Amino acid sequence: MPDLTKPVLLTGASGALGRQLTRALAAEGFSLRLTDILPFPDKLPANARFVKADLADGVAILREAEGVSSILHFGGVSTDLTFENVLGPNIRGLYHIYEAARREGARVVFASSNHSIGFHERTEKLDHDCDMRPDSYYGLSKAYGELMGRMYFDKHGIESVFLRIGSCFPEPVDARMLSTWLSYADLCRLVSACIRAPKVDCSVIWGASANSRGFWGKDARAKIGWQPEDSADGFAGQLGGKVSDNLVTERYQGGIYCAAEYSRPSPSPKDIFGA
Ligand code: 15L
Repeated sequence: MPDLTKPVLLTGASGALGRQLTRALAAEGFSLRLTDILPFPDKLPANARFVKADLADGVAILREAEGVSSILHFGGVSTDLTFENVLGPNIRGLYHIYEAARREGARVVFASSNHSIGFHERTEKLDHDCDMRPDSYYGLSKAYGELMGRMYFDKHGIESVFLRIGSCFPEPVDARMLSTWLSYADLCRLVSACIRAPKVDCSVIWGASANSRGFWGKDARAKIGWQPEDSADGFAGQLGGKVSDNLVTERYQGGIYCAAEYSRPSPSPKDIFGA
């Protein structure tokens, strides 16, 4: 059972999602410790403090995590970069997060991504126990992150929620996002539920709004006590035809991340759109 009087640590606080979470969680009354390698661009809420910290600095992470109930890990690389660029922040940095969580007995809410399963085809409906099929070094780091959390749960009882976030933006902008969109409001309610839930064990949640075209099915949302309230469906008229001309992008759930540096023979239109 988390002690909700303790502070919550948020990494990646200066990023787009971190800023939304800061505003929403501070308004809910949580005491927030914020970190990022970049300065925090907004006015700091009264119940938040910000410390500039690099995920590479394990001592700084331990210091910021002292006495927290949960670590919301939204820091690190959040797009398709090279192996060398991903390695430090997303693998070594994550290790620092889990070591801090272990020392504090804190829960981790990990911003995983749909790119950990991106090479599943769009025609598939996936449950939380599907195979990992990373589509990039970035997606691979998220898959590894979930496995690291699993190891810390099995070995040390450190609880985690892995949020396999789809596309969290102000609005969906193309046909794929009619399936993958997560509204900012649904994200904030989800993270709040993850902090408050009495027990989460080691759970996966698909981070998408209630999109009728969604790719994803069963997960642990009942245990967390969360249901999305928004939906991309209202954008179908304007975005339904907004597809790319890349057949790899259109075939797989991870979209453009799958197509980047793809070197197998390209699929045919029949593979994607049927006969
Ligand atoms: C992600 O994981 C990225 O952080 C974000 O920039 C988008 O690319 C998103 O996935 C997506 O798949 O739309």
